[in-house]
Amino acid sequence: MSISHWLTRIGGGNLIKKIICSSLTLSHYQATASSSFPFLIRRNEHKAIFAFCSSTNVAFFGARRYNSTKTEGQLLSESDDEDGSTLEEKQGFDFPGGKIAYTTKLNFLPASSEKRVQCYRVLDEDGYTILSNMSELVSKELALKVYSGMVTLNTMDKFLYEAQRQGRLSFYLTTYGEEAINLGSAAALSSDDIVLGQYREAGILLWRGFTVQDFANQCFGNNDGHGKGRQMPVHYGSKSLNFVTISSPLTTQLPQAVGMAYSLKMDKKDSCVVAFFGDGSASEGDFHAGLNFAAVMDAPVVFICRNNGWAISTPVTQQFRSDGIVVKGQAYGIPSIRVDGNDALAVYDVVRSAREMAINEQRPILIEAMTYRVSHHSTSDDSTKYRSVEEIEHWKTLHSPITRLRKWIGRNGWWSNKDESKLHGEATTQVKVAIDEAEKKKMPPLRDMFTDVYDELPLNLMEQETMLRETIQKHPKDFPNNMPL
Ligand SMILES: Cc1ncc(C[n+]2csc(CCOP(=O)(O)OP(=O)(O)O)c2C)c(N)n1
Ligand SMILES: [Mg+2]
Repeated sequence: MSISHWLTRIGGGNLIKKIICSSLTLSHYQATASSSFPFLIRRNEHKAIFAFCSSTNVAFFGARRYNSTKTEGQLLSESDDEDGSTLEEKQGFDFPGGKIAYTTKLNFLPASSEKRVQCYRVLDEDGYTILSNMSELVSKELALKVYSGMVTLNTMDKFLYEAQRQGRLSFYLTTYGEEAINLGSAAALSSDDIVLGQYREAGILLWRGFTVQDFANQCFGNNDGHGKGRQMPVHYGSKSLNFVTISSPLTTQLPQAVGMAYSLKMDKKDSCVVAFFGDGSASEGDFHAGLNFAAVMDAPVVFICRNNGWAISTPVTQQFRSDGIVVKGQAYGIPSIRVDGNDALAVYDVVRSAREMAINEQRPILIEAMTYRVSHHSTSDDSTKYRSVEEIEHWKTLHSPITRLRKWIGRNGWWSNKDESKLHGEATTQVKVAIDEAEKKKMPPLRDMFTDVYDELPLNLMEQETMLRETIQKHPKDFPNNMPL
């Protein structure tokens, strides 16, 4: 549609025509666009035109989107007196999206900044506080709950991993070394916040009240497991605890999280969405789509990347050339921070602030939590085939997030050796009992494999069920004998 055609259509021809004709060069105009009405507006006339167009929301929205006052501010503060450019050049040009200064220097942006983005931390390796007011921010009760959660998670991992090695479970995956990211962030969130995990975030569920028995039931795929055995072990979820069920395809959770966050925004809810993902997942297209979508839609979502150095056997050095993930957030226009993921207090502090910003400012935030995947990727992996045992031991012993927090609570006089052995004893008993119970429970009936998706079973699924039953009859030994038919 031509401009004059459009002007006639919206009935505002005279005013806007006058503005356009008052200048010969395009540089005095800021191009704006809405989905259906492209038009040109002289910058200084914005207010008049907003008032004029206010009857057309679409036009108002279009004009507002490209009126980048932020870019103007940046331009003023970043002006470089040394570059010999004229005042006119420095004032720059209103490209679509905002004003940009000109320069006569032919400079490419460097591939990375000279210094890597720093990492926020509160506790040093020996559990001494670097920030003196930390015990005011974290109460004894909270610190002990976080610590107990970390130990319980670690104990649960130990026994469920062993159960898989003994052939009692089909698969397992531990959170070794990432307990602080799990419990530190869980403690900083409200139970109304919706969490989408990748698969190494069982601690969030534990914090929210998913019992060790619930975990064991899911892993054994028994009749009490929330997924009725239809998912691999570790693919936990809980509607009542606002934890979306894990799905195996990496990074699908990110665009989904943004959509959920946008719906919270529309409903004016006082909560946010929190999406976890790994360094490897950030190489998926969904990562980029998710971050960009969140930034443009101002969705209240906190992205938490667990940068643990490995994506199965691929080290981060082969995964990306950028300074990790934190800079990618900034590239998408998202406030971003790097935190020591092995420091539970730092994680807690950062996630708490991120949550407040996401909700109060209605925008996405990105956190890159630096850590190390102490375990093999899963029970389907032997990581000593691609990394040294010394490297693993180094992280396991010197950088253990559990030991670090233990030292801090001990030094505060909040925790004794007696408390420590009591906690370990209780966690061990709880996990062992849960595993034994889960193993004894009935398996879900075969029928359940086909239910819960459609209200009425469609024809193709009926056919599949009949075929499956016929196959079981022909080859009964190939199917578990404890599955009710
Ligand atoms: C789309 C997709 N591609 C590949 C895989 C196979 N896969 C499962 S986990 C994984 C590594 C993910 O690494 P990262 O995101 O760093 O998480 P971490 O295991 O280190 O916690 C890969 C490649 C998958 N599940 N989905
Ligand atoms: Mg990883």
